[in-house]
Amino acid sequence: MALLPILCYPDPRLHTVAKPVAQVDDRLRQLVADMLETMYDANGIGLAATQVDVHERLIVIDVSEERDQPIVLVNPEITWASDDKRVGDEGCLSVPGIYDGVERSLAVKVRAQDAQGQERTVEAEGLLAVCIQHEMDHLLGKVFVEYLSPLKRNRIKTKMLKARREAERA
Ligand code: K1U
Ligand code: ZN
Repeated sequence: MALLPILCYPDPRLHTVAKPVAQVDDRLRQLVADMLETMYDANGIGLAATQVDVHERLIVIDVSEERDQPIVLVNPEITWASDDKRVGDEGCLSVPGIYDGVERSLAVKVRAQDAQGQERTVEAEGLLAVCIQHEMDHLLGKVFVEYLSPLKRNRIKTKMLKARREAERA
């Protein structure tokens, strides 16, 4: 297994639209294992392939307390989203240190394949539903800060670029 580098906002590669996974095979299972290791190492609850510069429709999630219930979604599609929505604080491993409110559906249903290529449906609410919607956005090239005002977004962009410059100097 390997830790993968996570792209940081405002890296333009985060705006790439992911293509469907063509085949669920050993290459994909290795990527799944590496993404899970990367997500756990970064203390995240989710990770989209886009964030590790792989532009295929693949998401890993684990919202369990014990960090022992990984969910793998290959070629996920949201088939239903509740009309009931709520604003909740979100974070993103590609925008470290930034948390802000985003409006999301309270519940969603997702159809996807698992790491064995089996079709499955996930019915989610609460943090899992929020995380699925956040990760699905990544596959469409959308980062959560794009829901914020242009003023907030520009401040975040400036802060991230400054942090990158300082890291490069160190
Ligand atoms: O996609 C990502 O960058 C992962 C992201 C997922 C996410 C967190 C919170 C709301 C929506 C989506 C994270 O894991 S951010 C860091 C984190 O561990 C966290 C933040 C808030 C609540 C729980 C965990
Ligand atoms: Zn994110």
